[in-house]
Amino acid sequence: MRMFAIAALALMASVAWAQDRSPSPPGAKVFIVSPKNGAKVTSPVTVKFGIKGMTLSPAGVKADNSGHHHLLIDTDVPSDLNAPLPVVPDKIVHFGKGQTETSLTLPPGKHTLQLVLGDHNHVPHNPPVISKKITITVTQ
Ligand SMILES: [Cu+2]
Repeated sequence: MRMFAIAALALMASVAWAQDRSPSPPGAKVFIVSPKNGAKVTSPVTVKFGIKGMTLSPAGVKADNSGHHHLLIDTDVPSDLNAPLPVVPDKIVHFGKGQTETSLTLPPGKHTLQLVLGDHNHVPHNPPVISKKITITVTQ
């Protein structure tokens, strides 16, 4: 059973690598609704995600012009957009149920936030749908 699970994972990974990236329609956008760029906030911080020109669907569910949000915290967009976005605790967070907001506990200081839409396999679309990176200051 365990070997089967490992083999299945390996197969899924190779399928994800081999496939073409999901197309995104012209004008598709994701953006951080709140907080605003430059905002001073207190932790925990409620972050609201916006999407335009595409729809949200859970991870694992293949649908045209659709995907789920990934929030990048104090990190840059990975350079390889052909690979699934990794899970990096407190840095790259997947919202694979199609969530549109989250609550973040952040230490005081400046932090950057950015959204990347990923398809059913967590792979960015082509062209990639990436928000502007915003900077916020947590005051306490
Ligand atoms: Cu994902």
